[in-house]
Amino acid sequence: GHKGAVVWLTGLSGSGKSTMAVELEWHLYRQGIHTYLLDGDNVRLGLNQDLGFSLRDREENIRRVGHLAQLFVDAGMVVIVAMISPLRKDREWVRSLFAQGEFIETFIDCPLDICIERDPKGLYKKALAGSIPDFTGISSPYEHPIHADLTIRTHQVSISEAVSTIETHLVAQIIP
Ligand code: GGZ
Repeated sequence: GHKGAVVWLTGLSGSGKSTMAVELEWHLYRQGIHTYLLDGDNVRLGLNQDLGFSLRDREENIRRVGHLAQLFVDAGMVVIVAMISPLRKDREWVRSLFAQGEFIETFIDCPLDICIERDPKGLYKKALAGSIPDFTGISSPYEHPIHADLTIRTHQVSISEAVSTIETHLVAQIIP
């Protein structure tokens, strides 16, 4: 058996959070670790469909997902969360819900210009043209973590290297 924990992936749109989350979940699953993936994108289709992208709505988005993650951790699961979660104060608040070591803040660090270049959904193009208001990195802030537990430079390391970095840290935490 193993304990529960949260791997909280924070970073810009297009930084690679969702890709990282899916790969990580697959690798953990193969080791018999019970995981649950909460992706901001997805949660916004259901539970959080009433929320937009003002800083206030993002705070509420994070608050709800934080509590949801807490329920899964109580049930002994490893929860992988992929959300921009742009403000330090909101991330610090989520951390406060968990015991020491249970919350693994993982900065998916990819420079804005590379995210703009990748632009997988064409959202930066629209945001730069002014047609998406409050877009993170363009017209809404992203505060880089100062005390992240892990930093993954997705433009410099391979997915498998990144997965094993997270896995090593996580396994030390959840397997006594
Ligand atoms: C940022 C936006 C916006 C605005 C739509 N700003 O890369 P994606 O497309 O697939 O994922 C992003 C997602 C961000 O939702 P989160 O719940 O992770 O954000 S937060 O934690 O800040 O609440 C992006 C899309 O939604 N998207 N409009 N204005 N991202």
